[in-house]
Amino acid sequence: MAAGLCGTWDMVSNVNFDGYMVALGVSTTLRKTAVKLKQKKVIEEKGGVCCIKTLSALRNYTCSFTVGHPFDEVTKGLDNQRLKSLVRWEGEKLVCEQIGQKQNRGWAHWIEDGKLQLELFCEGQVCRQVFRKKESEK
Ligand code: VL7
Repeated sequence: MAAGLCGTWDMVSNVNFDGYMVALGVSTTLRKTAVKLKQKKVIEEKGGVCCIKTLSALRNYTCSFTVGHPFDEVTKGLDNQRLKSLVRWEGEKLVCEQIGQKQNRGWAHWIEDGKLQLELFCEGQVCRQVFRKKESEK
């Protein structure tokens, strides 16, 4: 299903992560540390369940879902919100809608230039991240 996105990916760029965190209501203190982190994505799929792990030196965050099935998401250790989330394919993009206290919140993943692309959005702020596949998996 998400086969093309599967693998271990290292962050190469992270534009407006701070703006996205401000929109989420993350404290200045935490943002100062978080903005410097080199994040890693580990994306796996087993039996129709997709698992995305976001790893960093400070915190890790794991999200598991089935495409097309609404689920309850708790952004524990991030902005600590309870969300009603839904991931769907929109053409070649894997798009997540996250319904909660913030408007227009979600993310989209796709492959471009052989790299994993991620857009994180919240209340008009858009963070754009790019990840390169781990050398040993190429
Ligand atoms: C996005 C965003 C920032 C608090 C710590 C920073 C630690 C590493 O939504 C995400 O990924 C999706 C798409 O791949 C799948 O779940 C995670 C990273 C964090 C929120 C809030 C800053 C505190 C960053 C976990």
